[in-house]
Amino acid sequence: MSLQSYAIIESTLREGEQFIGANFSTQDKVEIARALDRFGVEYLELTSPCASPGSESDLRTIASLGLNVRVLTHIRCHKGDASVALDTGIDGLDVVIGTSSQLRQFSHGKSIEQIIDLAADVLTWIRQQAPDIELRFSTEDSFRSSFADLLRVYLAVDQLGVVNRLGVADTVGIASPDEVAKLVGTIRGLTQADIEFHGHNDSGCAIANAFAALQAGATHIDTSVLGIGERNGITPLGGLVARMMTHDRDTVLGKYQVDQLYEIDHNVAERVGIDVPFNNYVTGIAAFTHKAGIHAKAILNAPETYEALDPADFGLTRYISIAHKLTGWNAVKARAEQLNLDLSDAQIKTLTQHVKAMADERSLTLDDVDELLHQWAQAQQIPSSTMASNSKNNTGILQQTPEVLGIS
Ligand code: HCA
Ligand code: CU
Repeated sequence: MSLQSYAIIESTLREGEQFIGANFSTQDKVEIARALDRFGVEYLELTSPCASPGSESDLRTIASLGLNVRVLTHIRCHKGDASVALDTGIDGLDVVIGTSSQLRQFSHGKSIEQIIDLAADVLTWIRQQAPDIELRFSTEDSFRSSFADLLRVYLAVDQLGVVNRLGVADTVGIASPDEVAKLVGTIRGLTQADIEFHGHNDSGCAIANAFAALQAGATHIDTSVLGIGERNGITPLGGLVARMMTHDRDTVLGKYQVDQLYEIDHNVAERVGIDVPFNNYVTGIAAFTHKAGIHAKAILNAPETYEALDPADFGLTRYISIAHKLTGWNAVKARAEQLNLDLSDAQIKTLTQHVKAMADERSLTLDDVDELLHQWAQAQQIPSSTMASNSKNNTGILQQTPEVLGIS
C-alpha cells in the first residue's frame, strides 16, 4: 500500500518544550518554526497560550509570521483555554482530555459520561466561536483506556459534527503496532473524521507505531525534531522521514526538503544542549558509515547493497572506515586510488594483512593507513603526482576524514 496523503504535525514547539533540556526563547521558536516551514511540514503545534505569558505572546508571534505551515496550539478541554487560544490568530486547536482510569482517577477526576458531556460542550462552543478553525479532539493515554470507553467517546464526539480530526495518543509509549492498527482502523471504520496519531517512545515503538497508524488509515502524525518530548519523547521527525523514504521515496521527496534534516537536527540539538545521538536516523554520525571489509567491498561496487537510504538524498556522504582489523583489501585499494598511489592488487593485499596485524596491537587512524600506503608506494618509486585524478573521488566514498566524523 502506498501512503501519500499524510500530514506531519510537528510538535517540537509543544511536546518538544516538555523535553528536560528545552527552554526555547522567542528567537529559538521563530527560527525553529521557519526551518520546519522550509522543510515543508504541514503543521506546527505550539504550547498552550495558558502555560505562561511568554507562551501566549510567542504563539501570537509565530501565528503572525505568515508561514505556509498551519499553526496549531494544544489545550485542555476547557472553554477558558480555548477562548485565550482563539484570540491568538492560530489556524487550529488541538484539544485533549485523558480517558484512562489512571488519568480519570489521579488527574481530572471525571467519569466517561462527564468527559463526553464536557467535550460536547467545549467543542460545540469552539465551533460556534470559530467556524473556520481546524479542530481536533484527542484522548490522552488512549492505549490504557478501555476500548469500549474510547469508542463511546470518539463516536459521541464525531456525531457532534464539529471536529475535523480525532486524535489517538500513546501517552506512555506502551502500544505495539498491531494495537495501534486495531484502534486506528476501528475509528477509521466508524467515523468520518481524519485521524491523528501521537506516540511516545518509552518502549521503542514510536516510529513503527506511527507507520502502523498510517497503514490503518491515520491521516496525521505527530513528530518532534530528534523525538524530543516528555521523558524520552515521541516519534522523531527524521525517523518518520526515514521510515517513509524506505516505503515510498518519491512521495517523501515531493513533500519535504529532506536535505535540510541534518541542519534541523543539529540546530535543535544545540538549542536543547544535547548531541545528535550517534545512531540517529539519517543524521547520526554512524548512519552512513561502513566498516567490515565485506560491507566495504559491496558498498564500493553498489552502495544500495548495504544502504536502504541514499545519503545523497539528504545532501550527505557515506564514509568507509578502513583503519581496523575488520578491513578488507578492496576498501584499502579504493583509498590508495583516492590518494593517487599506484600499488598492485598483490601489494594492497599484503599491506591489508599488515594493517590487520597492526590493528590487533593498537587502535589505528586513517592517517596510519595513509602513511603505510605512501611508504609502500614510495618504496617502489612510482611518482604518484603524475597520475590522473581518480573517478572514486566522485563517489562520495572515503572523502570525509575520521576527524570530521569524530571516529576512526
Ligand atoms: C500531554 C499529553 C500528550 C497529548 C497528546 C495529544 C500525550 O503532554 O499533554 O494531544 O494527542 O502524549 O498524551 O502529549
Ligand atoms: Cu505526548
